[in-house]
Amino acid sequence: MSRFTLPPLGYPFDALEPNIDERTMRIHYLKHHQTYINHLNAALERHPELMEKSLTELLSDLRAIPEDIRTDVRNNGGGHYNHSLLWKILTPGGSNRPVGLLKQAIDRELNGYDSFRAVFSRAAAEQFGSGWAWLVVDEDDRLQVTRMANQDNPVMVGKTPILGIDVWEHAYYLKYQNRRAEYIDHFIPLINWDVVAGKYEQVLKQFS
Ligand code: MN3
Repeated sequence: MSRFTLPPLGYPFDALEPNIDERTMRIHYLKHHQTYINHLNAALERHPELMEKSLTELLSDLRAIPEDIRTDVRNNGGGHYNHSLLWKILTPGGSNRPVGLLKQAIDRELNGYDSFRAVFSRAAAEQFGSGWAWLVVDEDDRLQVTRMANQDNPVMVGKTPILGIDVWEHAYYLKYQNRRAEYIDHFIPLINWDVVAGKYEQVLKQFS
């Protein structure tokens, strides 16, 4: 039996049209995400003692992963974690602005939504090559915008991601080609701030 499986997308492939096209969604979810899962499972099969661990446990202590599968777990475990989060924080409806405690924190710690949006967009645009821009909760429960290469994930450096944008070309190339900034502008209105705010409150509870 496979350890990790593809989580439900939660909406139809064309639900994010026109901002994210149906064909990109199908390939991204069915092919890219599934492949990360397949490769992660294949790596773990070589070390069944790791089967008990959650994905977060695996990624938050990569040094504890046997060296022969460490890079596979990093890349493919990261890929599985990142895409599972990505599908959840996108929506065809939902709140299109931060709400609740998260809104207060963005106002307090990131100078408000407009400033957050500018900083997050810049991080996504400036990530050289493949990677992600993130909104994370750091070790001191403070919000931070950050970016990481490839499928690396903030849990690898002790932070908890509550929002991420995939800037690998496979996430936007069919529709936007080299116009990454345009993709970013069309991604942001799809963010489900209800879900992101829920994640933020979960993190606060976890560490309080
Ligand atoms: Mn991707």
